[in-house]
Amino acid sequence: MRTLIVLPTYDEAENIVEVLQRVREAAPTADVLVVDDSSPDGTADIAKRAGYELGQVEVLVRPERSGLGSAYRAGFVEGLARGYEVLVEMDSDLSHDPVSLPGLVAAVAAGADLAIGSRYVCGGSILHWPPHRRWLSRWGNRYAARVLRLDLADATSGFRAYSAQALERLQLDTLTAAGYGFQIEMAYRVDRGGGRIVELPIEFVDRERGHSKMSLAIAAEAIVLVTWWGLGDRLRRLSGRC
Ligand SMILES: Nc1nc2c(ncn2[C@@H]2O[C@H](COP(=O)(O)OP(=O)(O)O)[C@@H](O)[C@H]2O)c(=O)[nH]1
Ligand SMILES: [Mg+2]
Repeated sequence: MRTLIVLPTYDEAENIVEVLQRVREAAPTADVLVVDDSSPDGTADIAKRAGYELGQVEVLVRPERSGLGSAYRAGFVEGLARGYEVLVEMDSDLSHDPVSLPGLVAAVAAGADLAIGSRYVCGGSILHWPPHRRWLSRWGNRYAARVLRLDLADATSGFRAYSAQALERLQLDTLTAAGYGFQIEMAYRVDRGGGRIVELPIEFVDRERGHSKMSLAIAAEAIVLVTWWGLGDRLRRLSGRC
């Protein structure tokens, strides 16, 4: 199936070359779109040079830092316009091992609307993450699953593959989360639209180079949005609309 791997980058100069090389090894026929928000460390130019050598890599440079969710939306809009059948999300810091790519794409080819690389299903794991990140991720996931009635172990994972039909159905221009709440919002929309979601185990490894862009403001945005969506669901149920 025609596959596009979207790689959002902000200051990933130390990682992007190895990411692109390993993606090419693991998924030789897939195309790659790097979405860079004018990283001050020159990630875009490094990605362009590496992409020129590897082939099938394009770099979309946006004028300013606009958040992970917004970067993925831009990548998906481009990918859908170009007729890709599977669209993949993956971090550009080597936390997500490209060896899992074929499995995620195969799950979509077999009929899933969304295949999530999950740290919290049997066989999944996290290496080297500090305790506060583990705690935030685990409890963030439990909170989102409960409030939104999602039967998912890892709705916040950023390593996943979508079918083009699923993305078209969920109307990307109506998404609201700018940061990491985006992952939850996408899973929630696919689920509410009756889409089929599968979770496959992955090993997540904390980045060794560069630094995380996760912040308190980004975590707070996700918690506020999840609560807001959950309240909306309850009100709709109470008023008998669903
Ligand atoms: N284009 C773009 N990429 C971003 C932005 N924020 C984070 N990223 C990228 O999104 C991915 C995940 O971010 P990261 O900082 O590793 O988050 P963490 O793994 O949750 O600590 C990495 O590839 C980042 O470079 C942003 O505002 N714009
Ligand atoms: Mg990371």
